[in-house]
Amino acid sequence: MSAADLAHNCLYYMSLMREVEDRIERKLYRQGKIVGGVYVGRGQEAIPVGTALVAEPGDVLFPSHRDMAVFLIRGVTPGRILAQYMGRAGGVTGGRDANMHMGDLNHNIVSIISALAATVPVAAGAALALRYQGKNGVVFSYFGEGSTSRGDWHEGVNFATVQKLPVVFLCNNNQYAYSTPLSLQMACANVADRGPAYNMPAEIVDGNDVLAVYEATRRAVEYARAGNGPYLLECKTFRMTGHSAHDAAHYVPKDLFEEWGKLDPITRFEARMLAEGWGTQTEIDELRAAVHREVDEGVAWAEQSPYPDPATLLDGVYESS
Ligand SMILES: Cc1ncc(C[n+]2csc(CCOP(=O)(O)OP(=O)(O)O)c2C)c(N)n1
Ligand SMILES: [Mg+2]
Repeated sequence: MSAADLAHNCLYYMSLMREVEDRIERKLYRQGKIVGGVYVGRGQEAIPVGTALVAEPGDVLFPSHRDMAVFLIRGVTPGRILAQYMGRAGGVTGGRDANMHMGDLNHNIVSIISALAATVPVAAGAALALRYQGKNGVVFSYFGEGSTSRGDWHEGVNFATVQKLPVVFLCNNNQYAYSTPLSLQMACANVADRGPAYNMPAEIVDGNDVLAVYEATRRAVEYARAGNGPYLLECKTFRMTGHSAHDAAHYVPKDLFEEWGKLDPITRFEARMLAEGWGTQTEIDELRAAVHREVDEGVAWAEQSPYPDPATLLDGVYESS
């Protein structure tokens, strides 16, 4: 892929994620059309985009609740995601859940579950399964910095390192876990500091620079795919919203929002594209308009999708033979 094509993809998926989430949080939620909770990754889009663009089709991804672009990049349409939030039959879970608790094994995305870090040992298990099956896939395990203080995280990481499993552990360090700042929930300055305790390479990257995330992910994935074991990548960023749509984040000092707002991954990358000659202002404007249209169509598709038929309630609960 040429540098210009890669840049275009990066901008397209970051903008698409921003637009779908803005529509959910700032419009549909306020119109009462969203059934469940709303957690967005505003300001963090470079992380799911820069990582998931590296994944091969046979890789298995375990996104967390601020990683919507993982779904978009793997081919889950905005319409299905919007229908998910509206509790419709066309949603990823067919109306059984109504926020980011979704996965799609057709796209090798394992569902998010609410208990934080509970999927980390599962990700290690998926990597072990890939090894038993003789496949050379890599598992992408996503989580926030707060989740790295849970026991499940340590058990999963320990198992993966002892077994030298092909897992890339991807931390979005947005500096808050709900209202708890990093310094109140762990004694290390960085999540990457946890790597050496497990004899695991760990790297810190600017999580608001999509190409830096992309390059670091390539290094991590190459290391894991070659059979060296897991790799920890800490992407430093900032949560540019409350924890969820109902939280105004009064506990976050205002100057932090101002400071990090200047590092917005999308506006920053647009400037880089122009400076590097990867695109023109007209192309950027067209991309933005196309994203807007695509999300309009997604909302229309989701709104015409019915609520699930109660007769299907038990579908997918029990395995039928
Ligand atoms: C075991 C567990 N404890 C608490 C919660 C409630 N909860 C959901 S998200 C969240 C904050 C998580 O912080 P972090 O891991 O840093 O991820 P972020 O939301 O910042 O992306 C909390 C406390 C939960 N879902 N699971
Ligand atoms: Mg956090």
